[in-house]
Amino acid sequence: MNIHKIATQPFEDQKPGTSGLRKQVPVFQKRHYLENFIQSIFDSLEGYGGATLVVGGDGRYYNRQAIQIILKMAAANGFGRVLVGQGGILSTPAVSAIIRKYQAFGGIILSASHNPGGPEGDFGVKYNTGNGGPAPEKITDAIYARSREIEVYQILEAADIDLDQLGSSSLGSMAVEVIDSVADYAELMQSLFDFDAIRDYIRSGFRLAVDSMHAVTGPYATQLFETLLGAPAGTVLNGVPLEDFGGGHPDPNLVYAHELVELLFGDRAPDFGAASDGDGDRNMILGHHFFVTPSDSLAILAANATLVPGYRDGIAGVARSMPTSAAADRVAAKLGIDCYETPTGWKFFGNLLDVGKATLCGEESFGTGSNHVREKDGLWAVLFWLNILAVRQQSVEDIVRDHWRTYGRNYYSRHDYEGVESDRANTLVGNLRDRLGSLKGQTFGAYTVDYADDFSYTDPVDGSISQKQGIRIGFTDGSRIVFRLSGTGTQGATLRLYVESYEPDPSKHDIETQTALGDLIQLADELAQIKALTGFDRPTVIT
Ligand code: VG1
Ligand code: CO
Repeated sequence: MNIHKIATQPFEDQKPGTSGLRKQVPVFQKRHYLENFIQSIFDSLEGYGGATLVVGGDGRYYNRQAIQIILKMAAANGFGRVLVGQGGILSTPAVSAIIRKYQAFGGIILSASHNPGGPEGDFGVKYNTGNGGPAPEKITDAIYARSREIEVYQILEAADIDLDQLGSSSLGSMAVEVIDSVADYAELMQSLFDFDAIRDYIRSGFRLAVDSMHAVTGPYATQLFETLLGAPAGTVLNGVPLEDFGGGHPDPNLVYAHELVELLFGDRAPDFGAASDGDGDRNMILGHHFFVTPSDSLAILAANATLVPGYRDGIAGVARSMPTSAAADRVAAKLGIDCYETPTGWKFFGNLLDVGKATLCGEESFGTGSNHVREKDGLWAVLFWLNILAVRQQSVEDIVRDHWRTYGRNYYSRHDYEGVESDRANTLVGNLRDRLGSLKGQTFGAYTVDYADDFSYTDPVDGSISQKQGIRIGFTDGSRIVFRLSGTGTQGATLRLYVESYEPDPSKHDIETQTALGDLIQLADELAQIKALTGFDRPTVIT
């Protein structure tokens, strides 16, 4: 075997964020940049000699080149086998499912998720462990530490693998299997949901549209909804993955998935609409002229879980990220199960899922998932909704309104300020931190501060502590303001403001969200001086 040991020098900026390492494509194309990070991953792991690695990505620009490099490095470093998706395509939840099914050592996912792609867009690398989930902080910290000292990486000199041809080949003594990107995932979905009931419902005239936004879910959605569930051709929109996502921003929210939004809010709108993000782990759920917030979606799936075969025996617990609304907490309380509050990022759910403390998990950022994998899973959430709709035979809107009548409504919104100068963002957060100690008990208009802190999480399974996970200001009426800085952006800083209030009275469930939250939004600006310190007079994205 022709293994080269290549001398290299560390890069200082390879610290993984909320979900892997994300940088602009030209950064990843720098000489040795990707190789350094991959070798740093391998150097941080133990006992993978002869083991299986899963590799795939969301099809964005540089996916194929990166995969060829990773395959040759995996061979040089002693992996026994790599499973790689055909054409280099594997969604994030599919990687998680495949790691688990084949008991692989781990997996590498190439994606910058919802960040735009293309030569000027973003690229990313994420490592998942043997449970199928994102590496915990202990491992990402070790990878970062290694990346700052690395002096050499190993790579096999060999011809490229044909990623489009299914089947086995070898690189040195390592086997490479190009596998169907969809099959294992589709099989898992069929084991969880009542496909017959959903198929019958679609046949009876229920109309749906699924927007894959020219990102990874295209082939998955086409197989699931059109082939297996019999929805008409054309149900899946933008179903061909493109290297630049067709120039779009593959983030399934009301702003970026506007094509689907216009369809669902237009004349002759379908009954149901859904969109997913670049790597297939996020979802947006729409009804006929109706938007379901991700926080409500989690609560509604939890409340209706026993209608779905995979969850018929009930759920053990729910978990949500700290900024996600407390709608799920109310369902958990009624069901008499635990509800966990974790920092932002799916890696914090892994332990809770592994030991069976949580069955369903969710984040306000359009992420929902369960113990079937260890990632959030966009199409899983869509199927879960379809299964509930097929059983209840009510509209999306009726189901949500019914939920609010039972549990009350958690008005919720997130305001993003993207591309803020980092110094200004850090000043804003620093100023808030300095004030935290004195806020409790203070009154602002109708609101009295109940607590104010910088969220710290102690993992109930392994005792690990994660600090400074977002500033929370809670009021005595149950409403909340949260501030945190994004850990997935690649330019400047992104400030996220999360605002929530609770309304038990059904006669007040029809207020427009920004209006319902207007006073709190204004208070957030007063407390944090957002406009003055960022220089922005309004958010860049409101969800
Ligand atoms: C964002 C979301 C977070 C999500 C993360 C990864 O992180 O807020 O909830 O887990 O993206 O999702 P941040 O640090 O930018 O707020 V994905 O679909 O981009 O992998
Ligand atoms: Co994603």
